[in-house]
Amino acid sequence: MLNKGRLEEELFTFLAEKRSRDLEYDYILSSMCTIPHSVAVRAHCMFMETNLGDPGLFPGTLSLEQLLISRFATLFHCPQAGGYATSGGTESNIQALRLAKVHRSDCVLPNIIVPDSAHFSFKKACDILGLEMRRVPLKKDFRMDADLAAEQIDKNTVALVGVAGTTEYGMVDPIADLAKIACQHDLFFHIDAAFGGMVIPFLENPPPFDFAVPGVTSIAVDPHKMGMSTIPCGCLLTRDPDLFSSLNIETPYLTVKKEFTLAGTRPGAPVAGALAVMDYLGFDGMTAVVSGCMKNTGRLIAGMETFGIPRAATPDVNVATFICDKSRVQGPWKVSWTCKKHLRIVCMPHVHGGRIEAFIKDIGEIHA
Ligand code: 0PR
Repeated sequence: MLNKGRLEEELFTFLAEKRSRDLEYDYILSSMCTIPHSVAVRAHCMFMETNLGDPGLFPGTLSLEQLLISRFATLFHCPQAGGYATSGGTESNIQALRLAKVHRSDCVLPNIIVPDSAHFSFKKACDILGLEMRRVPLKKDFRMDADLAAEQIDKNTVALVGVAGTTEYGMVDPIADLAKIACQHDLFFHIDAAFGGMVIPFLENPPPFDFAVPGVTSIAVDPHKMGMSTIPCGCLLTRDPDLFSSLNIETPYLTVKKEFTLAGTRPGAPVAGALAVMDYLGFDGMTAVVSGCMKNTGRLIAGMETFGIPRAATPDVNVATFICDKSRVQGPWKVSWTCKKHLRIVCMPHVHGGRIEAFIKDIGEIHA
């Protein structure tokens, strides 16, 4: 710590210099986050000092959190579902598996079944919770193989996980088939829709992924990804709102006597931001955003294919992947590469049509 404080202007010059070293979103094609919507920023600023960790002090903010959850519950076809706002997909996935584990306290060596495409947050969750992670191979179309998933289940399996919008290839697992398997074995079935939860409901032909499918127990969805809220904002929902009570611990000196969340102090600002975007855009506005992102994804795939750079997958959501040599991507573009060495581009809302055309043009020039 500095002995003496710093002059404010000098301090902010220092901060501005640091900030200027961050990349601008213009050339970022690898991120699942985006520039927050202006109404999210405005709402975030209004709620800056609110703490959902002591909700009795902030009943207004708490009611916004409840409203956000009820908006998602309705969007996901189960208006009575319960839930809370997390810091993002990682926390939601940890808490979902924690719920699954406490319901099977009889298990000495509990395991979970995840697709090979599962996000690395499941590895963290398994480390923390002492769960064995059984990975199921994908089919050629990059979706989880439901038959192989069924083969891995045994009496110590506490949860089955499906992904709706995979991180690397943007695929939706066969949720309806997996749900049947989960029902047969009376398993907790968690859907990681951290990315896809704010995309799939707005597609022209949405594949089944939510509580409309009998057997789906919980869903993770992140407003700070396609929901264009400020960071950090995730949500975890359960079909049965009472499920969370199994995680309650006593909090003697707070305004509430119990809490089931993982974090203690929790920001209200991004929650207000998330709800603001949802209510500002409504279903029609969100449909327009998603339809733009999907159109750009299609345009990118078509453009790359004219240069003989084929798609690696035909995605369900706005993630495009290509069989492409690393040397073909040059310049300021920030792209990512999957474990299988495919070029990966996420067509987030900031990656608008002009950006896609500029990228295709650059690739074309390198190709020529
Ligand atoms: N589940 C899925 C399907 C995800 O794609 C992610 C993150 C998570 C869970 C975890 O979410 P949190 O990171 O919110 O805890 N997916 C991106 C990834 O890891 C996150 C990301 C965002 C990465 C922006 C880079 C970046 O610039 O690739």
